[in-house]
Amino acid sequence: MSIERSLVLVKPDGFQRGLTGEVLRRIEGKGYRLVALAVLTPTREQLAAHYAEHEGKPFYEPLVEFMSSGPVTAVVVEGQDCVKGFRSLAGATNPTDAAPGTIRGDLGRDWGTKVQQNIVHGSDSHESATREIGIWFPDLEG
Ligand code: IDP
Repeated sequence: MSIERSLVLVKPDGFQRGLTGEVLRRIEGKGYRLVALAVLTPTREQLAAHYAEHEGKPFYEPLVEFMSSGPVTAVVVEGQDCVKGFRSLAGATNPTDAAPGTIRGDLGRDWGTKVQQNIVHGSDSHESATREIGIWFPDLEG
């Protein structure tokens, strides 16, 4: 058990639907702290770095296209085991599979497109979080 940071994105579908506040409410309600927050439209370069592990997969191009289609809210969250904890709050990748009570289960929709528009991203490990925070908040100090 340790205090750590996670990188959360409210993706363009969540931002456009006005769900940033709802996502932040759940994060703060859980007891996590907001360390940094920015609203920005991601560049393809940022997304290529962020999603490097998915390059070459069938959903990669549609995903980058979707993620660069409008503003997102990028958030650095801090708290005890918050990487795993936020993944629990977010729910399964596919909103249809995501349990009720989770962000994706309560609010996500399947659009029948090649990309899952599932409202949020959350780092999947402590190492990913460190790498991703460096991409979205290069000037943030430890
Ligand atoms: P995660 O966001 O739950 O960690 P990842 O496997 O890291 O899921 O995938 C990153 C993002 O790529 C997902 O959130 C989703 O938007 C999209 N994605 C992942 N797998 C698929 C798929 O099989 N079809 C369409 N989109 C996908």
